[in-house]
Amino acid sequence: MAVERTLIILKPDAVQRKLCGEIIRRIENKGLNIVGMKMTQIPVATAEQHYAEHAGKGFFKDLVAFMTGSKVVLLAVEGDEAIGLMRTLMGKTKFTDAAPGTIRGDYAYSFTENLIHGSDSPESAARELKLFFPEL
Ligand code: IDP
Ligand code: MG
Repeated sequence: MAVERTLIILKPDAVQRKLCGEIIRRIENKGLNIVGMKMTQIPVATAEQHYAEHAGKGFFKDLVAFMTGSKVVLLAVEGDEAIGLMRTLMGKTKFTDAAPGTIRGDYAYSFTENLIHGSDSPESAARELKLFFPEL
């Protein structure tokens, strides 16, 4: 088992729906460690960089507008296999596919506004943590 760090974003809908506490509770109850946390409004250029792999796709403009429209909570989360473990806790991207018991499965009802981001690989995690937590 490898100790990993992953970037988690509690998206604007999580903040607006007052679900940050519930989501953080799930992360902590699972035994993961929160090693960085801050609330911020993401600049458009940073969101475009973060989601560069999706540039040009039909949903990209809406995604960037959503992610930059109001404040988010950024978390750096650490633990054994934290990257895959967080993806499991999050559930599948699309709200209709996310299993009950997962964060998206229990609370998301929109494709774009799906409450939470989590890095999908060690390479993404390194890149995204550098973008949002350069101080770590
Ligand atoms: P992920 O967040 O589960 O890693 P990605 O495929 O990386 O999913 O997509 C990034 C984000 O873009 C999703 O979480 C969701 O907010 C949004 N998104 C992805 N695909 C679609 C789509 O087909 N329609 C609308 N929004 C989408
Ligand atoms: Mg992704």
